Amino acid sequence: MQTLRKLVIASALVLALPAALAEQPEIRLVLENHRFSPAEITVPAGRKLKLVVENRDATPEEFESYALNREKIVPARGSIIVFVGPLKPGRYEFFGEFNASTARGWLVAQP
Ligand SMILES: [Cu+2]
Repeated sequence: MQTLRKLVIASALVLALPAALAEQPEIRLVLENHRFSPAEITVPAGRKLKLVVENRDATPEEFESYALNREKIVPARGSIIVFVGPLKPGRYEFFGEFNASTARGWLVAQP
């Protein structure tokens, strides 16, 4: 009986996992000509977010944010995934460290 109960709980967790992942809003950012597009994007506060950063440039970039405490290389013509949040309402700046004069943007978390 105990084993059966554990099995039922384990099955429920396995079934719940893909649904939980699918619930994470996916935010897409494109780097082109060393600029982020969109440069400002509204996201839901209070939720874990999946950022997909696509670099269409021929040189690598580094997605960096002090506000989000993230730093990750984006290969030339490649993509990365960065998980952030749950965020409090506010503006969170990010930038491309290799082209910081042009590659800047903000996540705007709203309740
Ligand atoms: Cu850096």
